[in-house]
Amino acid sequence: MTECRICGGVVEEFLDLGRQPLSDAFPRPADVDAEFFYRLAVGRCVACTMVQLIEEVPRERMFHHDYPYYSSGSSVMREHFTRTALGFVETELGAADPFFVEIGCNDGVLLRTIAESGIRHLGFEPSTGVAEVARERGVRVRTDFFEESTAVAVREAEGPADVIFSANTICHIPYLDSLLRGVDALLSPGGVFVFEDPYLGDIVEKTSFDQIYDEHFYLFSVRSVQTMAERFGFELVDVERLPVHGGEVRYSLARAGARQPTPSVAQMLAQENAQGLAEPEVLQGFASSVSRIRDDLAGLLRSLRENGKTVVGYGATAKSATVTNFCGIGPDLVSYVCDSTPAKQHRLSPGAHIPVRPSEAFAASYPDYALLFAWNHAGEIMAKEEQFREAGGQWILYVPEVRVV
Ligand code: DWN
Ligand code: SAH
Ligand code: ZN
Repeated sequence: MTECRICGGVVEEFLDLGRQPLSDAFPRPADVDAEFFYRLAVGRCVACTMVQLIEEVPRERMFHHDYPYYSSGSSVMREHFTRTALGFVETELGAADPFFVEIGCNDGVLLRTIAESGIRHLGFEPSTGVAEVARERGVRVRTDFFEESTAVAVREAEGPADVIFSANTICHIPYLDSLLRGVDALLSPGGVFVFEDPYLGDIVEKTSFDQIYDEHFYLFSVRSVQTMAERFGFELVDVERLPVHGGEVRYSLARAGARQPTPSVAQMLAQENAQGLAEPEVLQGFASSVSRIRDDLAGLLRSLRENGKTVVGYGATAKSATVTNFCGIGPDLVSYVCDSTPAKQHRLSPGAHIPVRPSEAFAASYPDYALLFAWNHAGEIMAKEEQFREAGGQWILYVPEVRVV
């Protein structure tokens, strides 16, 4: 029996995605024998409804000097975080000498704007390679995991934070008890803790099962986040849906009673109840849709191969590790994957061992079909690669269903 990492309740498994590698570990051909695998399965706590992984991968295996995801690689995400930072400067950072803390600042995609605004700030970023890039951009970084002890150390040395922000990181942290005690220690009495992560409602609605991988330990809903917040003395005071990364929610937590909740919290809770989100039947239905997508996608790729068509992947995403390893997609079905990240190029994709080539390889020899693993950046990528379609190429998408466009 698995115990909930938040409340100790029973976690009921509803989907098994099998033996999986680390999603962001791209081995050299010589290193494939040393790959780490774990069982990727996901369940829901019967007590607090939190959806979470059954097995936890030790954090040092995932987040280290060679962590290869650089947040600034997408222009849409750069704009999103610039806008977000400027929003905080206008609304929350007006007092004298404000202090802004980010958990998981990566290459400084958001904090660079805070730094340029002359605001006292600190980013927590344990992956030292991406942290160095943030520093080059004028960002102050502490290369530690955020948890109770490191948060207390910052509070003692630098005083309370007015804003603690985090994007695509809180769902990566199994030890949310320690994290929330750390937020409690560091946040000023009237401050706000804001985080945005992939939304369970979007994942179920779109069957975006590739949002499930080692780093995404939790799939949050408004209900599960509200329950968790209350458990640690906080109150969920605002929620906002975001279009980025295939659908996210931005949650704002304040100390209980410190701020008036906006109507959007009750609205989204009512919507989740109406759709039965996190009800066992709905999650079972999601699991069935995942099997259908696997069969459809593997079937399409096999028939293209039989018909002599060429297929390459676009975007060596962490998400794609789940897709390739769960659906049995190797270099026999997808010849190689193009990606703009130097740290991933000339390596192999995790587990499936599809070669990763630079983006330039794409236009150098267009395939008949491109499987868009970075489907969350479809607008940006399809615009950039317009000539592919003009040359007769077609994109394959698998969210919310397998289709060719
Ligand atoms: O939560 C997480 C999100 C924020 O980022 C992390 N756990 C890991 C990572 O997940 P991902 O790898 O699935 O994220 P993306 O943003 O979907 O990755 C896009 C990939 O595609 C990157 O490797 C960069 C590449 N890319 C490209 O080659 N050309 C991206 C764009 C926009 C492009 O034009
Ligand atoms: N905020 C960025 C990065 C997301 S990737 C964005 O939205 O694009 C997740 C990042 O969280 C990684 O850079 C990883 O090193 C970092 N991380 C993981 N656990 C962490 C923790 N406990 N404290 C701070 N950062 C953490
Ligand atoms: Zn629970």
